Amino acid sequence: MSKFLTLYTWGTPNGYKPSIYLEELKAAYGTDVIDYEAKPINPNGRIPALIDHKRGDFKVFESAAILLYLAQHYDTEHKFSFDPIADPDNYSEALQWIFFAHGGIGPMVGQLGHFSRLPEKMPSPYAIKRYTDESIRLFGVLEIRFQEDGGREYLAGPGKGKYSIADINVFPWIRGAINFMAIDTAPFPGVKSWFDRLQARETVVAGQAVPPRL
Ligand SMILES: N[C@@H](CCC(=O)N[C@@H](CS)C(=O)NCC(=O)O)C(=O)O
Repeated sequence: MSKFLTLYTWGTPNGYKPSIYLEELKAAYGTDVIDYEAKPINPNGRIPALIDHKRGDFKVFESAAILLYLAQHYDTEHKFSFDPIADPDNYSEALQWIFFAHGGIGPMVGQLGHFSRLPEKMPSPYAIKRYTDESIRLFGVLEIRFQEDGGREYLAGPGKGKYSIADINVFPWIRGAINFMAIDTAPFPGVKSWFDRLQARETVVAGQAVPPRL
């Protein structure tokens, strides 16, 4: 039987976001609810993109919009999301962290990765300094959040927080910054603990194995 969701993705931070969430949903709800195939080519030339065959081949692009779409239609018990009607404040907080990452961390860490990879004959010290400084500043914003209320475990949700799409949305960028861009985590112990907490989830590891890598 063919799958009812097709995810176009590749082994990049934006590409890992939906595959991690799909693995979470599959583990939580079963393959009757979440059954998907991953393909490496997107006709639009950008990844990620999702086609929902159950809903008239509805198409979704932009990684954060894909997470929100999956939450709306498939995370019906809000295991990894917040109900916008019944739980508006936590829903808003999750949105705030999703937008913060989508508009800030993704572009800044992405540019740092780009300029760090340029050939030696094209040195870009200004760009590397600019995007390193900005990435470190944004890590600092996350650190403030994790130090709130005596130490939070997740970005959104009451108390120490609840693991949600707010975390999944930013995790692959932090992974890239730590593993490939030599951003030192020593000044950011809360971010490091959160990163280790997510990386320890089998589903997060499984989601990272879905997209093909460069
Ligand atoms: N804001 C978009 C960014 C999408 C994007 O730029 N994807 C990159 C990989 S992370 C891509 O497809 N690059 C292909 C190319 O530049 O040719 C999102 O979050 O989905």
